[in-house]
Amino acid sequence: MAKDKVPGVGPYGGPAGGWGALQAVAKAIKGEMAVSSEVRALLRANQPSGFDCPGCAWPDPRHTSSFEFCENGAKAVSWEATGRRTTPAFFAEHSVTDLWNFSDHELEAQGRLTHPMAYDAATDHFRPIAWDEAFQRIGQALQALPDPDMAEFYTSGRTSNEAAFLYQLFVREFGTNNFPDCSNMCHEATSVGLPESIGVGKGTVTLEDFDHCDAIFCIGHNPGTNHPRMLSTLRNAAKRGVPIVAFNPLRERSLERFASPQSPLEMLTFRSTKISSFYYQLKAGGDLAMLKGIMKALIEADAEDLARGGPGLLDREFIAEHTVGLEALRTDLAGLSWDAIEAASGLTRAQLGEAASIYARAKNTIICYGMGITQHRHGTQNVQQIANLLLLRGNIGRQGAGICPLRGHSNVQGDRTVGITEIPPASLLDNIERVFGFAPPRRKGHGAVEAIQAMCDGRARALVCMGGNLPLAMADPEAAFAGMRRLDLAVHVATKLNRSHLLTAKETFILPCLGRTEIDMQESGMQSVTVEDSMSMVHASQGTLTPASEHLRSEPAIVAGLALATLPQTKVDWAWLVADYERIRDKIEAVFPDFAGYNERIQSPGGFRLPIAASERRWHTPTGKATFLVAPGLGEAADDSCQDALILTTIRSHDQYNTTIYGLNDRYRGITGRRDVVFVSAQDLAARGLGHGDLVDVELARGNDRDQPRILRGMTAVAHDIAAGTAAAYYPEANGLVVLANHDRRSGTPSYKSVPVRIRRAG
Ligand SMILES: Nc1nc2c(c(=O)[nH]1)N[C@H]1C(S)=C(S)[C@@H](COP(=O)(O)OP(=O)(O)OC[C@H]3O[C@@H](n4cnc5c(=O)[nH]c(N)nc54)[C@H](O)[C@@H]3O)O[C@H]1N2
Ligand SMILES: Nc1nc2c(c(=O)[nH]1)N[C@H]1C(S)=C(S)[C@@H](COP(=O)(O)OP(=O)(O)OC[C@H]3O[C@@H](n4cnc5c(=O)[nH]c(N)nc54)[C@H](O)[C@@H]3O)O[C@H]1N2
Ligand SMILES: [Mo]
Repeated sequence: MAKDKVPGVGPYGGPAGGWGALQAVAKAIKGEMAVSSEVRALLRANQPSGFDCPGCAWPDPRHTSSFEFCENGAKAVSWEATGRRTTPAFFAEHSVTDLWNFSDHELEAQGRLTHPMAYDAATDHFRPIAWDEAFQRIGQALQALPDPDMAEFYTSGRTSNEAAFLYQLFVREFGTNNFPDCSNMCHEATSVGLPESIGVGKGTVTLEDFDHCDAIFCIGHNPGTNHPRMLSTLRNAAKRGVPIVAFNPLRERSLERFASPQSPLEMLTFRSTKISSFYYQLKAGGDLAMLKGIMKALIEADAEDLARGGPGLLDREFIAEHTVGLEALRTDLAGLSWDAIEAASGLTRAQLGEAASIYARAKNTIICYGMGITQHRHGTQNVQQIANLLLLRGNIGRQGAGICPLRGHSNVQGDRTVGITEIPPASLLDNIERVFGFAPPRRKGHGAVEAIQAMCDGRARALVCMGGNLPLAMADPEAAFAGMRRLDLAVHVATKLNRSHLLTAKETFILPCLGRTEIDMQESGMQSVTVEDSMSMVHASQGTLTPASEHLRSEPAIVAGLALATLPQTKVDWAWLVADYERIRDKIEAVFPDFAGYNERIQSPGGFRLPIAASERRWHTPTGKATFLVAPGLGEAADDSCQDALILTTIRSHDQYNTTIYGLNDRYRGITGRRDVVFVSAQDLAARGLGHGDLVDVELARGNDRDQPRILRGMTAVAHDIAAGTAAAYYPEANGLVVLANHDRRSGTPSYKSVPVRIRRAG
């Protein structure tokens, strides 16, 4: 079982960050960035005068100036600021059939798109088209639809507030609320779950709260890869002696040890800071059971403390004044056996009791969570149980305490805030009507799963994508591919070529846009856009690089072009708005009162925080109080336990950004030059007569909507430090195993992180 016998698989001994990160950045910059002014631009990322890092949504620790070193931020920037170009000559050389055989990495690696392109079915090539002609043809195709609800308007989360606001305005004036977006595959469980619990679908903490907390729980997120700037925050907390408690089926290096590239001492002495004090390797899908186990242990210990004459472990004053529903939660927890909790969570009663006691001892606790919580059939319930746990000790709406969902794309939260939602609140629609003088549709629209279903069964005839790679990111890509090929119209606003663009409809257009790193010049001069981070801070971002091509347009300008061509009777002065983005922000402010003083307030370094009522203990829930919510059962791990099946979770490598594959390494997990691996515990391999390095097939154990077997063939099994009963493979390669029907009924989030599979020798 010598690990070094398998090509590209070996142990990684170092900490997260450290010299490895510095080398990786140097390589990214050398390989992708051509000119030195561009490198300088990189160093201005997250400065008030520069652009917001397109990497992740973690706030800038200093809110002011210095560039916070971050390997994966540097990769994101250099990938966008590459010197390579995907030109009309390239499209002339390669037919779409030919391009389909490129790998996903190769498609994007061609570089930035330079010209608007239209698909020509006769030759099977994309050919350049003038902007105006593209807009006219798209406008005609949209107008030709018998019903505006037959079009789907997707948004990926890099889009700025200004572009997203104009986009939703265009789409609503056109007449639909069909807004599938990347949030539907990401933090929708948060957007749906938290409003019922605490009255707001966002996190309640600020960065400063991390300086005042006494414990941090990290559930189902991988900061070293996906939120690298968070490592500095965790490191500072660890240095203060704050226990950091991780719940993750994989032992992720960055949650164990981190060497800060900004600390000369740690770099020179090869020292690192231990991050987690406690690491619980629960089963994938075991979170509901884990959270209930901790609450059950806490409530039992509370009763014992009271019996001994102590004050108890719950915040009784807070519960009485601010909450409802505790009795029902108590009944639910009392009805669960420890045996069932242990089996479903993969953790022992002693471990859960230990976690409960860390929680009980801390005055202030912050719970951070990511996709390990949301991407499950019980994602919404998982989120609500986290809220329950926090409410038991009054850990919401107090300094140093709160809930911290780690958002994905750098402006996914902002896009939602400014109206990208298939379930628009009446206040939004009323305000649009008041400010713009047209009556927006009131019907609920489609989220991502519904949009794919509508494309597959012919109810949707057109798809417009503001960025992203929807069919690749989705569960069941083959179904999405077939659905997209049946469309009348496909439009992609994008920076780089990806597979979704090759799923051609009757008419297909690729519209190349400016990236966030680039100078955006409009009639009134150079423009800034704004974005909202994970902690509801809104700040300005201004590109500094020369655009990749003179033919690029900004996303707001493209939306305006589409709107003018599609809506001859429009009530909106699109050209006037796009001439000066301050005007767009004034309109955002008119529709969303929380943005009062928008243009002025983004002038201050770090921007401003949108009001989060729950942070001030005001509860905009149906009950008017923070609400304990009961979720029956113990979740996926309990439901999915078909005999000899493992629960497969799909994860990101260190060298990818969602469907963008930068490279084939996953340094911290010891993988080099490949992605065709499935991580399994040595014990689960042995139980199947398999060993480290064996070639295996991974088959969906319980497809519930199809007869065709679903098998990922020719994977290499890697014995890994992962919870028993759990397997892990990379997204998006494993998406074929995720059935579209297997999603959270409440939020529509696909169950990417609990797929029951059987693993056997490749045959
Ligand atoms: N460099 C880089 N940065 C990114 C991204 C990227 O792809 N690359 N993507 C961005 C986006 S859109 C998002 S949403 C975020 C994603 O950020 P994360 O939420 O960190 O993303 P994942 O890699 O999907 O997985 C999270 C972690 O959950 C663990 N896990 C898997 N299943 C379970 C489970 O059932 N329970 C628990 N408790 N843990 C589990 C995995 O082992 C992994 O460590 O990152 C954003 N930032
Ligand atoms: N199995 C599995 N599937 C998953 C997940 C998982 O964990 N497991 N995670 C899910 C999650 S959390 C998410 S958020 C989705 C991601 O889904 P998406 O957001 O749809 O996918 P991305 O890969 O981020 O999109 C990449 C493309 O965006 C375009 N792009 C990049 N920058 C810009 C820009 O500034 N403007 C425009 N217009 N386009 C730009 C480029 O053309 C690039 O090819 O995937 C989901 N799918
Ligand atoms: Mo995401």
